[in-house]
Amino acid sequence: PGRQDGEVGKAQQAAAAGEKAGGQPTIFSKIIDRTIPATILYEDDKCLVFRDVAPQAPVHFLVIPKRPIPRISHVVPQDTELLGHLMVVAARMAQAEGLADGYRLVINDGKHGAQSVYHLHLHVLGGRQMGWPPG
Ligand code: D5M
Repeated sequence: PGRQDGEVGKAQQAAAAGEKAGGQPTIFSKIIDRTIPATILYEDDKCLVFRDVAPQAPVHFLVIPKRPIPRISHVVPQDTELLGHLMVVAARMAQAEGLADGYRLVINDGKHGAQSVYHLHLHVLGGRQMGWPPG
């Protein structure tokens, strides 16, 4: 039930700081276990898809593994199948969301990538013309 934006921001910062300190659960773990609410679009045994709380495009959702991999730069060869699954789900969900004219998939990594939540996530953005290069 209803957190205020400021509280979400603080929790997100705490989660990111926690990960840097040694792998504490992030706010996305709380979405997976339903401790905090989200608009969930799809779920299976390996992943969860939900709308981004601060959408940067008319359609903006996130695809996350249920296993809390902190960031793309931490993946190992054993993650290959899971990462492929996330991309296949992203493409299927983009189609289900009506993004027939295309869309953008984004993974932010670390400080220079402007990652804020240290639980790996694919952004799917669409419903408008994207620019290049990104900011
Ligand atoms: O992006 C992290 C993204 O996660 C950012 O676009 C906001 C989104 N976010 C943060 N908290 C929530 C909740 N509670 N629900 C839904 N979406 C959320 P990054 O790539 O790490 O910068």
